[in-house]
Amino acid sequence: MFKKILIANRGEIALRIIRTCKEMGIKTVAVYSTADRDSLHVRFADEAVCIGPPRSKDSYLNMQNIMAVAELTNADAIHPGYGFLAENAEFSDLCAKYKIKFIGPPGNQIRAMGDKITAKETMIKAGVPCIPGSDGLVNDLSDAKKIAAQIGYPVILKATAGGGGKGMRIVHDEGGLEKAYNMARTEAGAAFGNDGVYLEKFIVEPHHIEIQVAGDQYGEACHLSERDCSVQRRHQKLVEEAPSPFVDEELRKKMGAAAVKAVKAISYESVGTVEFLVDRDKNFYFMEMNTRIQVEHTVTEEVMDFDLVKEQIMIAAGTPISGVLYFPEKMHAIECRVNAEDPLNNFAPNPGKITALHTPKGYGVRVDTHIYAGYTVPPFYDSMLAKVICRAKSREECIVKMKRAMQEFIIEGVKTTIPFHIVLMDNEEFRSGKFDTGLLERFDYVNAIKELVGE
Ligand code: MV4
Repeated sequence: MFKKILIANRGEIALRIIRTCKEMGIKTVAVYSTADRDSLHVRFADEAVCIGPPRSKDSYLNMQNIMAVAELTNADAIHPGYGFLAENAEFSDLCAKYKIKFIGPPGNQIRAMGDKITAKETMIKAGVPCIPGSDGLVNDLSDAKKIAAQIGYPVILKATAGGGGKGMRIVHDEGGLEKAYNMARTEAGAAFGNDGVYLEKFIVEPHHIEIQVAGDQYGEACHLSERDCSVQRRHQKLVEEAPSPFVDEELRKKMGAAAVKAVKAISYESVGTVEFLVDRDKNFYFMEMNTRIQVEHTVTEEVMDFDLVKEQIMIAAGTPISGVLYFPEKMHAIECRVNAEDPLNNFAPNPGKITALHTPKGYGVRVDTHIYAGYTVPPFYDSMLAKVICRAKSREECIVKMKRAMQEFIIEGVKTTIPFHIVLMDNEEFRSGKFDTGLLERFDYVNAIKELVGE
């Protein structure tokens, strides 16, 4: 097992990793930017080293500095968390070169899923269902017209270097294709330095359902059931839950088996997530694979009663996965992301000093957070302050508990998404469990929040 792990991240995930390391008897090294001097990950790690100025590219994305700290402190592994360098194939390879274990997959496995056309081709070969569309890149406009006519409108153009919604264009008819095609290429070129786009049938109001997976260094793989992430706004997830109210036992089995096929197809060795779109008829299609531990891994931990970060570290150290291919979940869990954002102003970021804090507590309530009273939320990084995860025997009880927890959560000094979560827990469509990714376009949460706060 590793003796010392460098954590190349900040915020709640850095704390999450430090906690598991402590329980495993592994020493920890924190790295931090000058903006994070007063952060808890700096305090709780055994050692902490400043790696640069506030901007991410000068600190948390500075591979050379981070490698130098790892060498200097004699760390034998690096945990990248999520975001920053977590899905950077070059960094994973750099770690291998310096004989420091990257706690995640090797570079080639990150690359296999990083380019979306390559990923899709690999999945089709492996027998994982994919959305009908172009066979690889769209060559030019006439190519796009031909393929769109074949599969039928509406269609969607996506950047092969993209993911997470960036550089996508929905096209409803042939008249709209030329403009969308040119915009998608320009946007992709500017954002990713790669203007390659591909085309797919557009699935109307899909469910976003993802399967937690794990693969070990010996080719064994398993899935740990699903998370429903359909409550999203502009591709930002706000709420995740498990099990999905939309997934029945038959679909769960089929999606789990497909996710395991995906993992085995690339000999994936770490924990990861296979994302699927599911249409209203319960047809499911591979969308992308995330080769990292995700923000919402906690929901799976709560329903499965299983430390996923520990499993990830053990896999990296060469331990075979437990060999259990399916753990039936007994509990229901919901996670709400509390961000320093104003839901009454298009979720605009609202950094600043937290003047007072009370976090929710009690039976079935978990709060993963790095904030404290007196902490200043810096403007340089993402705005997530805390994850509240509630667990109960049924979805109904879980929603009641989450509403109670959110009402108990006091954060003063910055505007947060807490009021949004309170009104969501009362929303009929959410409560019914019959919702898809279009929920927040239909829910007038602005008025509901105004009513709640008495405006
Ligand atoms: C789609 C789609 C419909 N049809 N692809 C959004 C994020 C990126 N990973 C892919 N996304 C979508 N791809 C086809 N062929 C709809 C979305 C989509 C979406 C997906 C999951 C969750 C929320 C979403 C919101 C809008 C669009």
